[in-house]
Order: sequence, then structure tokens, then C-alpha cells
Amino acid sequence: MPTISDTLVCRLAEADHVAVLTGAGISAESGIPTFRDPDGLWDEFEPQELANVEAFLDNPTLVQGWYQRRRQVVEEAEPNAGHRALKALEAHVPSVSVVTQNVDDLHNRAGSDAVIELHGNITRNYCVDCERTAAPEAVDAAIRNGEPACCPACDGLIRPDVVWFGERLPPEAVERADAATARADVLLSVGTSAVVYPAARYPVRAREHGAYVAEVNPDTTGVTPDVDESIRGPAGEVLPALVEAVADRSEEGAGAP
Ligand code: BV8
Repeated sequence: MPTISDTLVCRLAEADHVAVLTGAGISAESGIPTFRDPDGLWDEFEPQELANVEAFLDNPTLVQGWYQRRRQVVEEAEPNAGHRALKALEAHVPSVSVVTQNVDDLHNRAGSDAVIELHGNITRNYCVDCERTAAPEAVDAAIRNGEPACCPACDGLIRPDVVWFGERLPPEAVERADAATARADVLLSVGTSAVVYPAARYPVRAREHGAYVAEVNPDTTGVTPDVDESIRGPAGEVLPALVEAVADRSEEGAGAP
């Protein structure tokens, strides 16, 4: 088990607000491939080939098919001990905000109270023209026929409700994430390589506002030089241990005269 400092445990036990920035690594133990690990999502395709508007308009069937396959993986996956630990942390900290780059819906399914989806959610689809939400089944049927999935109401192309490269993040999510990370007493950066912006700026910004910042990742990341503590281990192992230590510390504190 990687070392967790007493400082981090104390800061969490005493915190009013905790922000957790999560990336694909927290879902790896749910069987969802990350983006940049050796067997990651990008191995099969190049980002510019699929995750941007031009690629989608150039080859909607390919892009819709890629997202459909990823949605199927997500629907078959379950939240893991890391997701569940972030929910359990809410019993010991008045406010826990999960600022996620992930589009896999697993934090919502784990029951976290405040999930901020910076990059959208792959389980939702909408029409690029009339913006009506589209049932996944409409996409599945068209893909089976080898055709682009189109809106039954206006025949516009259906796209996943995710943020592609070059697209603006949802302003409401950015506003909530800015507020949550600015007021955080502690920020945990979990399972992200911290190379995608503007999400990757949050650990540094939280620290500038006085937060204690720790990363949970088996490897070094783009923010390793900027954090107070790096815990080199998998989220599914580290986060439950961290929450257990916080619970013990909170009980000790409660029992203190
Ligand atoms: C924007 C949704 C402007 C879609 C995604 C140059 C410098 C800086 C920025 C840029 C630049 N050039 C271009 C940009 C901007 C660009 C960007 O950041 N590019 C990067 C690549 C350089 N950003 C954008 O385009 C953003 N938009 O800037 O818009 C704008 C403003 C106004 C008006 C118009 C436009 C939009 C970015 C969002 C892109 N969409 N996803 C989809 O999912 O298909 S990004 C995609 O990568 C995912 O969302 C993911 O979150 C993100 C980052 O990846 P990670 O989550 O970190 O995953 P990764 O695989 O990289 O790392 C996994 C980590 O987990 C690893 O460290 C690994 O060690 C660790 N791990 C593995 N197992 C475990 C583990 N950790 C813990 N436990 C384990 N078990």
C-alpha cells in the first residue's frame, strides 16, 4: 500500500470543502480503457480522427460507431471501489465536489452528490440541428444498417453529448468547477494525466487558493511538480484506504475531551 501522509488525512478530516478532479484512470479498474495508457482508447484511433467536429462531419458513421461501442462498455461497467470511496467521503466532509473529465457516468451511478461533468456524458445524445435529445436506440439501429444516425424529427445528425477537442466546455460546469476548486481546502487529482486543458489547470488553481493538493496515480503526471503530495497507487486501492483513515481520524477527534 503506497504511503498516505498524516497531513493529508488531517487536512481531509478538518476540511469543509473537498474537490476531486478525476480522469480516465479512476474508471480503469471498472474495465474502461484510459486514453493514453498502452491499451488506451487512442491506441486504436487518433484523437484528431474521432473526437472533434470536423472528423464527425467528415465521417459521422465512424464517430457515432466509436461512441456507441464506448457507451456499451460503459453500460456494462460498474463503479469501482474508487468511485464508491468518493461517495463514502461525503460522510466525513461537509462538501465533496467531484469535478470529472470522464464521460462514463460512473460517479453518478456511485451516488456522489455533486458531480460536475466538464466533458459531458456519453450516455446522452442530441441532434446537432434541433438539439432534441436522441435515444441511444436510434443510434444503434442506424449503425446496424451502416448509416449515419439522424434525428427522427428534423433529420439532423445525432452526436454524443461530450465535449470534443476545440469545443468549449459547458459554461455552467466550468462555473461550478471554478467555484468548487477555488473554495477547496483539499483537492485530490485522481487518475488523470493532466494534459488536457482547461481541466488540467484546476490542481494548480486550487493550490493558488490555499488548498492542499494531492494526486493519486501510479505514474507521474502533468501536475506532479505542482502538488503537495503524490500517492503512487491505483485509485481503487488508495481511495478506500484514505477514506478509512479519515473516518478513524474523525472518530478520534469526536472522542477527544
Ligand atoms: C478547448 C470527451 C477552447 C470526449 C475529451 C495546447 C496546450 C494546451 C491546450 C491545448 C493545446 N492545444 C489545444 C489545446 C486545447 C485542448 C487540449 O487540452 N489539448 C491537449 C491534448 C493538449 N483542449 C480542448 O480542446 C478543450 N476545449 O480548449 O476549447 C474553446 C474556448 C471557447 C470557445 C471554443 C473553444 C476540450 C478538451 C476536452 C476534450 N474531450 N473527452 C471523449 O471522451 O471522447 S478529453 C479526454 O482526455 C477525456 O475526457 C479525458 O478526460 C481527457 C484527459 O485524459 P485523462 O482523463 O487524464 O486520461 P489519460 O488516459 O490521459 O490518463 C489516465 C491517467 O490515469 C494516467 O495518468 C494513468 O497513469 C492513470 N491511471 C491508470 N490507471 C489508474 C490510474 N490512476 C489511478 N488509478 C488507476 N487504476
